[in-house]
Parts: sequence; C-alpha cells; structure tokens
Amino acid sequence: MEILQEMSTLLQAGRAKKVVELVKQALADGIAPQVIMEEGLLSGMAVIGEQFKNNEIYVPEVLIAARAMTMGMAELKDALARDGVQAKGTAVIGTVKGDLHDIGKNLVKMMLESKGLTVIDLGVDVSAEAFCQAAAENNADVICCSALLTTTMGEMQRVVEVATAQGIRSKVKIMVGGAPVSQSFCDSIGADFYTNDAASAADAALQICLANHPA
Ligand code: B1M
Repeated sequence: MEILQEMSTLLQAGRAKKVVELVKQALADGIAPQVIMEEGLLSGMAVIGEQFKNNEIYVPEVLIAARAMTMGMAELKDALARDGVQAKGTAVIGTVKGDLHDIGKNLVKMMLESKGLTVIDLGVDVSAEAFCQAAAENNADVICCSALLTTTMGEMQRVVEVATAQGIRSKVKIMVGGAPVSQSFCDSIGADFYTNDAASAADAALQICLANHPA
C-alpha cells in the first residue's frame, strides 16, 4: 500500500511528525494496526538496521529514525492493544554493574523494539541479580547485557551464574555484547550469544523469541 511505503520512507529519513500523521491517516483509512506496524514502521526500521550493520549510515541517523519509529508506535499503541496484537517476545536489557556507558545499549534496545519485541530496559549499572529478577518477573526470552569496560565484563559471567543458581537458566538465553566483548569471551563464560552490532543483536533476539513462540 502506497501510504505504508511512504511511512517507511519517511521513517528512514527521521521525519517523525509526518510519520505520526501517516499513522493517523492509515488508521482512519481502516488499515489494520498490525499491518501499519509491520509494513509501515518496522519495515522502515529494518532498512535502517541493515544500513547500520553495513556501515552505510551511523549512530545519529539510527537515533533519528528510531525516534520516528517510537513516536509512530506510540500513536499506534492503543489500536494494537484493542486488536490484541502480542509482542513477538520479551527482552531484558541493561549495561552491567559498574558501567555507565549506554549509547550502544540504547541502540540495541531500539533495534530490538524495531523487531516487535517488548523490551524491559534496566538502564546502566545493572547487577546480575537485577537482570535475573527482571527476567523471571517478565518471563523474558532473553537477557541482553552490554559492557564497554574491560573491568565490568566480569559481571556478565555473574549473570550466567545467578541465572543458573536461581533456576531460570534453561528458560532464558543470555546475550552479551559491547566493544571489549568477543565470541571467545562469550563462550568462556557460558553465555548463549555474542553479536558485535545492534542490528545483529536484534536479529539474534528475534530468532530466540520465534523459537520460543512459534506462530
Ligand atoms: Co568511556 N571509555 N569511560 N565514557 N568511552 C571508553 C569505552 C574507552 C574505550 C575510552 C578509551 O580509553 N579509549 C575506555 C574503556 C577502556 C577499557 O575498559 N578497555 C573508557 C573509559 C576508561 C571510561 C572511564 C573509566 C573514564 C574515566 O572516568 N576515567 C569512564 C567510566 C565510567 C563508567 O562507566 N563507570 C568513562 C566514561 C564515559 C562517558 C560518561 C564520558 C561517556 C559515556 C556516555 C554514555 O554512554 N552515555 C564515554 C564514552 C562516550 C566513551 C567512548 C568515547 C564511546 C563509547 C560509545 O558510546 N561508542 C569510548 C571510546 C570509543 O569507543 N571510541 C569510551 C558508540 C557506541 C554506539 O558503541 O557502545 O561499542 P558501543 O556499541 C556498539 C557495539 O559494541 C554493540 O552495538 C553498538 C553498535 O551497533 N553493542 C552490543 C553494544 N552493546 C551490545 C550488546 C549486545 C550486542 C551488541 O548484545 C546484548
């Protein structure tokens, strides 16, 4: 549909107000909220995710497009709830204890949202216990831990240990990332997934959620 194509294009350009207007228009035209979300908003953000992954665009463009997506989703929220549209899964995200860097974590969060996942953002300086408590309370599919300091990466191992001690390890996948983190570190602490950019993190989280909640 032309209006959804236009919405997607405007979202990629970060034209938030125009995106909101088009969401209103599409609802008034009787287009189903889920179709507006998937073909207008998420499809636009998927293009941004791919471009970011391929280094064709940079952090500011992603943030501007994500703002347009967030505003469009806010306009759509009530209609989605009325239609009983469910999120594809739930992710808990945060920057680990001792670490206050949140730019990368926020990018991952936006990309997760752009895949249609519910994201519980615990912010920065998050302890292993807080990650696991939030995962248990929200029946999360995946815990996403970000770290930018070599001195704080160790908290990721504690997330794995606390999840095991609390008996939720078999129910939740643990994904790690951030500049000092690597696949070998991920393997060494017994986490499930490492990805080196926000778009790949969202792709992996979506796969985890789809495996947990087959359509
Ligand atoms: Co800090 N800092 N900083 N800093 N800072 C670094 C990380 C550092 C490399 C700078 C340097 O020395 N060259 C260095 C770490 C050295 C080390 O540990 N080896 C460092 C240091 C030392 C510090 C302080 C200790 C400095 C001091 O006070 N003496 C201090 C620590 C404070 C604390 O956390 N307790 C500190 C403070 C700060 C600021 C507050 C000033 C600010 C943070 C602001 C904020 O985040 N709100 C800051 C910044 C901005 C940086 C640099 C310059 C940029 C980090 C960034 O945002 N990059 C950084 C140097 C650098 O990287 N050039 C540096 C952009 C962001 C998009 O990338 O977060 O890597 P990134 O995210 C990427 C991927 O890693 C991935 O996705 C993103 C891209 O797609 N990703 C994931 C991230 N999380 C993921 C999770 C996933 C998957 C992928 O799955 C769950």
